[in-house]
Amino acid sequence: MDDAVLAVSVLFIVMGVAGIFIPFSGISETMRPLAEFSGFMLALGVIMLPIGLFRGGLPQLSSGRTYVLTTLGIGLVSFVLVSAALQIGPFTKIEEVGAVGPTPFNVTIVILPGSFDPSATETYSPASVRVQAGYNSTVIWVNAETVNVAHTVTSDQGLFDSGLFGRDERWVFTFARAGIYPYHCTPHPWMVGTVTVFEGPMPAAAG
Ligand SMILES: [Cu+2]
Repeated sequence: MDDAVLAVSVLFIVMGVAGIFIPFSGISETMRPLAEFSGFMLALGVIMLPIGLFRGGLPQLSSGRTYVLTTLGIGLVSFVLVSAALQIGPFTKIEEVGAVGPTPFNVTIVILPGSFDPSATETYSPASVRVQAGYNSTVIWVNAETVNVAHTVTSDQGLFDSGLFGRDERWVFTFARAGIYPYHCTPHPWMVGTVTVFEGPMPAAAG
Protein backbone atom coordinates (compact mmCIF):
# COMPACT_ATOMS: atom_id res chain seq x y z
CA MET A 1 0.00 0.00 0.00
CA ASP A 2 3.03 2.28 0.21
CA ASP A 3 2.85 2.98 -3.50
CA ALA A 4 -0.64 4.32 -2.81
CA VAL A 5 0.80 6.59 -0.11
CA LEU A 6 3.39 7.80 -2.61
CA ALA A 7 0.77 8.50 -5.28
CA VAL A 8 -1.46 10.38 -2.83
CA SER A 9 1.47 12.40 -1.51
CA VAL A 10 2.48 13.41 -5.06
CA LEU A 11 -1.15 14.32 -5.76
CA PHE A 12 -1.29 16.47 -2.60
CA ILE A 13 1.96 18.22 -3.52
CA VAL A 14 0.77 18.97 -7.07
CA MET A 15 -2.64 20.20 -5.84
CA GLY A 16 -1.01 22.26 -3.09
CA VAL A 17 1.42 23.92 -5.48
CA ALA A 18 -1.38 24.59 -7.99
CA GLY A 19 -3.61 26.04 -5.26
CA ILE A 20 -0.88 28.41 -4.13
CA PHE A 21 0.50 29.25 -7.58
CA ILE A 22 -2.84 30.07 -9.25
CA PRO A 23 -4.08 32.83 -6.90
CA PHE A 24 -0.70 34.47 -6.42
CA SER A 25 0.25 34.44 -10.09
CA GLY A 26 -2.82 36.61 -10.77
CA ILE A 27 -4.59 34.03 -12.94
CA SER A 28 -7.54 34.07 -10.61
CA GLU A 29 -8.21 35.91 -7.37
CA THR A 30 -11.14 33.82 -6.25
CA MET A 31 -8.93 30.89 -5.27
CA ARG A 32 -7.00 33.06 -2.82
CA PRO A 33 -9.06 32.00 0.24
CA LEU A 34 -8.05 28.42 -0.52
CA ALA A 35 -4.33 29.21 -0.38
CA GLU A 36 -4.05 28.25 3.29
CA PHE A 37 -5.76 24.94 2.58
CA SER A 38 -3.41 24.38 -0.35
CA GLY A 39 -0.45 25.05 1.92
CA PHE A 40 -1.77 22.42 4.33
CA MET A 41 -2.12 19.94 1.44
CA LEU A 42 1.40 20.70 0.30
CA ALA A 43 2.80 20.15 3.79
CA LEU A 44 0.86 16.89 4.16
CA GLY A 45 2.16 15.72 0.80
CA VAL A 46 5.74 16.52 1.75
CA ILE A 47 5.36 14.59 5.01
CA MET A 48 3.77 11.59 3.27
CA LEU A 49 6.27 11.49 0.41
CA PRO A 50 9.20 9.83 2.29
CA ILE A 51 6.79 7.32 3.85
CA GLY A 52 5.76 6.21 0.38
CA LEU A 53 9.31 6.35 -0.96
CA PHE A 54 11.32 4.59 1.68
CA ARG A 55 8.92 2.12 3.23
CA GLY A 56 7.61 0.82 -0.03
CA GLY A 57 10.80 0.99 -2.04
CA LEU A 58 10.43 2.17 -5.61
CA PRO A 59 6.83 2.82 -6.70
CA GLN A 60 5.18 -0.22 -8.23
CA LEU A 61 4.06 1.21 -11.54
CA SER A 62 2.45 -2.07 -12.46
CA SER A 63 0.11 -1.81 -9.50
CA GLY A 64 -3.51 -1.26 -10.45
CA ARG A 65 -4.05 1.03 -7.49
CA THR A 66 -1.17 3.30 -8.50
CA TYR A 67 -2.54 3.44 -12.03
CA VAL A 68 -6.01 4.44 -10.83
CA LEU A 69 -4.65 7.06 -8.42
CA THR A 70 -2.35 8.51 -11.07
CA THR A 71 -5.24 8.72 -13.55
CA LEU A 72 -7.42 10.40 -10.91
CA GLY A 73 -4.61 12.80 -10.06
CA ILE A 74 -3.98 13.77 -13.66
CA GLY A 75 -7.72 14.23 -14.19
CA LEU A 76 -8.10 16.42 -11.11
CA VAL A 77 -5.07 18.57 -11.93
CA SER A 78 -6.24 18.92 -15.54
CA PHE A 79 -9.68 20.03 -14.33
CA VAL A 80 -8.14 22.66 -12.05
CA LEU A 81 -5.81 24.00 -14.75
CA VAL A 82 -8.45 23.99 -17.51
CA SER A 83 -11.10 25.68 -15.34
CA ALA A 84 -8.51 28.26 -14.25
CA ALA A 85 -7.55 28.94 -17.87
CA LEU A 86 -11.19 29.27 -18.96
CA GLN A 87 -12.21 31.33 -15.89
CA ILE A 88 -15.06 28.99 -15.01
CA GLY A 89 -16.26 27.19 -11.92
CA PRO A 90 -14.37 28.31 -8.81
CA PHE A 91 -12.12 30.50 -10.95
CA THR A 92 -14.57 33.29 -11.82
CA LYS A 93 -12.35 36.17 -12.80
CA ILE A 94 -12.15 39.39 -10.79
CA GLU A 95 -13.16 41.50 -13.83
CA GLU A 96 -16.64 40.04 -13.51
CA VAL A 97 -17.37 42.42 -10.63
CA GLY A 98 -14.94 45.18 -11.59
CA ALA A 99 -14.90 47.60 -14.53
CA VAL A 100 -11.89 49.18 -16.20
CA GLY A 101 -12.80 52.87 -16.28
CA PRO A 102 -14.28 55.18 -13.65
CA THR A 103 -17.97 56.10 -13.66
CA PRO A 104 -19.26 59.70 -14.10
CA PHE A 105 -19.76 60.00 -10.35
CA ASN A 106 -18.07 58.29 -7.46
CA VAL A 107 -18.50 57.54 -3.79
CA THR A 108 -15.85 58.17 -1.16
CA ILE A 109 -15.49 56.04 1.95
CA VAL A 110 -13.19 57.44 4.64
CA ILE A 111 -11.20 55.10 6.85
CA LEU A 112 -11.54 57.04 10.09
CA PRO A 113 -8.54 57.80 12.33
CA GLY A 114 -8.16 55.15 15.01
CA SER A 115 -9.65 52.37 12.89
CA PHE A 116 -6.64 50.25 13.82
CA ASP A 117 -7.90 50.19 17.43
CA PRO A 118 -9.83 46.96 18.12
CA SER A 119 -12.33 48.95 20.19
CA ALA A 120 -13.12 51.30 17.28
CA THR A 121 -16.83 51.28 16.53
CA GLU A 122 -16.64 53.31 13.32
CA THR A 123 -13.94 52.43 10.80
CA TYR A 124 -15.04 52.56 7.17
CA SER A 125 -17.33 55.58 6.97
CA PRO A 126 -19.95 55.10 5.75
CA ALA A 127 -19.71 51.39 6.44
CA SER A 128 -22.53 50.61 4.03
CA VAL A 129 -22.99 52.28 0.64
CA ARG A 130 -25.44 51.67 -2.21
CA VAL A 131 -24.36 52.55 -5.72
CA GLN A 132 -25.68 52.26 -9.26
CA ALA A 133 -23.47 50.27 -11.66
CA GLY A 134 -21.98 52.54 -14.32
CA TYR A 135 -23.32 55.71 -12.68
CA ASN A 136 -21.54 56.15 -9.36
CA SER A 137 -20.11 52.69 -8.82
CA THR A 138 -16.53 53.92 -8.65
CA VAL A 139 -15.74 53.72 -4.95
CA ILE A 140 -12.74 55.50 -3.42
CA TRP A 141 -11.41 54.45 -0.03
CA VAL A 142 -9.26 57.07 1.68
CA ASN A 143 -6.98 56.12 4.57
CA ALA A 144 -7.43 59.11 6.92
CA GLU A 145 -5.41 57.75 9.82
CA THR A 146 -3.40 60.40 11.69
CA VAL A 147 -0.65 57.90 12.47
CA ASN A 148 1.03 55.79 9.85
CA VAL A 149 -1.16 52.67 9.77
CA ALA A 150 -1.89 50.73 6.60
CA HIS A 151 -5.26 49.18 5.85
CA THR A 152 -6.77 47.02 3.13
CA VAL A 153 -10.13 46.73 1.40
CA THR A 154 -10.48 42.98 0.99
CA SER A 155 -13.55 41.24 -0.39
CA ASP A 156 -15.00 38.59 1.95
CA GLN A 157 -15.79 36.62 -1.23
CA GLY A 158 -12.29 36.89 -2.69
CA LEU A 159 -13.46 39.19 -5.51
CA PHE A 160 -11.15 42.15 -4.93
CA ASP A 161 -8.26 43.13 -2.70
CA SER A 162 -6.57 46.51 -2.40
CA GLY A 163 -3.46 45.26 -0.67
CA LEU A 164 -2.08 47.46 2.10
CA PHE A 165 -2.30 51.22 1.60
CA GLY A 166 -0.96 53.72 4.08
CA ARG A 167 -1.97 57.05 5.64
CA ASP A 168 -3.25 59.62 3.10
CA GLU A 169 -3.27 56.98 0.39
CA ARG A 170 -6.37 55.86 -1.44
CA TRP A 171 -7.65 52.84 -3.33
CA VAL A 172 -10.19 52.99 -6.14
CA PHE A 173 -12.39 50.19 -7.40
CA THR A 174 -15.17 50.39 -9.98
CA PHE A 175 -17.99 47.88 -9.56
CA ALA A 176 -19.58 46.70 -12.81
CA ARG A 177 -22.04 44.05 -11.63
CA ALA A 178 -25.02 44.11 -9.31
CA GLY A 179 -24.45 42.38 -6.03
CA ILE A 180 -23.76 42.69 -2.32
CA TYR A 181 -20.04 42.94 -1.66
CA PRO A 182 -18.98 42.64 1.99
CA TYR A 183 -15.37 43.47 2.67
CA HIS A 184 -12.93 43.78 5.58
CA CYS A 185 -9.42 44.90 6.47
CA THR A 186 -6.93 42.03 6.52
CA PRO A 187 -4.77 43.18 9.49
CA HIS A 188 -7.80 44.56 11.40
CA PRO A 189 -10.70 42.09 10.97
CA TRP A 190 -13.03 44.24 13.11
CA MET A 191 -13.05 46.72 10.21
CA VAL A 192 -15.96 45.67 8.00
CA GLY A 193 -18.10 47.33 5.34
CA THR A 194 -20.48 46.53 2.50
CA VAL A 195 -20.94 47.90 -0.99
CA THR A 196 -24.32 47.14 -2.54
CA VAL A 197 -24.41 47.56 -6.31
CA PHE A 198 -27.62 47.92 -8.33
CA GLU A 199 -27.97 47.59 -12.07
CA GLY A 200 -30.64 49.29 -14.15
CA PRO A 201 -31.49 52.59 -15.79
CA MET A 202 -29.38 55.56 -14.73
CA PRO A 203 -31.13 57.62 -12.06
CA ALA A 204 -31.90 61.29 -12.68
CA ALA A 205 -29.26 63.67 -11.33
CA ALA A 206 -29.66 64.13 -7.61
CA GLY A 207 -31.70 67.25 -6.84
CU1 LIG B 1 -7.08 48.10 8.84
